[in-house]
Amino acid sequence: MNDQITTKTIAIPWQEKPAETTDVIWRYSNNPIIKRDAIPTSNSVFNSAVVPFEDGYAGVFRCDNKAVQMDIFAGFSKDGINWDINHQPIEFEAGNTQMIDSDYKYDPRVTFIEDRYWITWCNGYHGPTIGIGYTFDFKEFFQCENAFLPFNRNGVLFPEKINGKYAMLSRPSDNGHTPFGDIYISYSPDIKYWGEHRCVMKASPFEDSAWQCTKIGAGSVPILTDEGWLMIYHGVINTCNGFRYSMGAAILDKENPDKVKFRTQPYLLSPQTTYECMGDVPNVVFPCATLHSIDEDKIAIYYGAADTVVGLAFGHISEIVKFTKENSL
Ligand code: BMA
Repeated sequence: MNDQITTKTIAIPWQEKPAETTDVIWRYSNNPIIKRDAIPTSNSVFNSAVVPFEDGYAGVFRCDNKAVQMDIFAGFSKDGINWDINHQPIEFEAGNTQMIDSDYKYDPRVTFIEDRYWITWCNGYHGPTIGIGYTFDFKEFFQCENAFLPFNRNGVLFPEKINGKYAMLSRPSDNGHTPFGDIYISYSPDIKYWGEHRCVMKASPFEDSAWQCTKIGAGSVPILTDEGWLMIYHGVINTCNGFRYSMGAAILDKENPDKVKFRTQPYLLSPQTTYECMGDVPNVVFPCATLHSIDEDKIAIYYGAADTVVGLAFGHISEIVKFTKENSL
């Protein structure tokens, strides 16, 4: 197996597809890239988000500490593989509101829009809802109004305005380990006030595609392709051993992303390796970010594994799009 990471000026992390692989995405051979004890206080580092930043990459990492308090931490990397994560959690100043209450923060996503990096996360405010903040430099952070009422999770912003408005995917939920969940889209003129809520995609019928029959949630920031918005998402089946989280892809209409054009019937990646099947919550792959290059036709998908560590998987965008079209529900 080729262990070399190709480097160019801010080339995305990459490893060629192993000859024996027939799947459209494949795991990095040195997974997990971030271990559970990446910082001295961490019990686990998992569902986390990365973006290109300056001459390398920056990220926002979910680190649960040894009291299992959930918070988000900034981190930096030159190559997207080796990360230095700050030992202190992000401290937010007031952004577009003074009300920045937060009992906990987890499962961040990061989206660059126009002039700044927007961070969305699951924010504890009388239960889980979608927190939003921004930074220009990953040093100072500003927290805005929560996007929605509790209960909601998996808020993911589109990287550009759609029809003149900010757009966000989310997954209304309950206060616990939610046994249901569909993906909605909401729009905002200013990031503060959200409305025009539309259903995008529901959990699938058991008999059609059981890996995503209990609940689904948006994963990484949607990527604009010739076919529409490519969205990597997670799907869950409730088994006799509890929830099992896998990863799939959907293509949403460019102008009206509440229209699903295609959606994978088979999963793209399911928990199969030791670090995905063993950990604090076994059998979880949970995508939260990608680094990608449309020109080079490459994508690197960052995902939490077993709620314990961070894994990385690679693919060719054109192959994922083709696979999604040819194997659509
Ligand atoms: C979800 C969230 C995720 C977690 C997943 C599996 O409800 O809490 O953070 O990865 O469950 O435990």
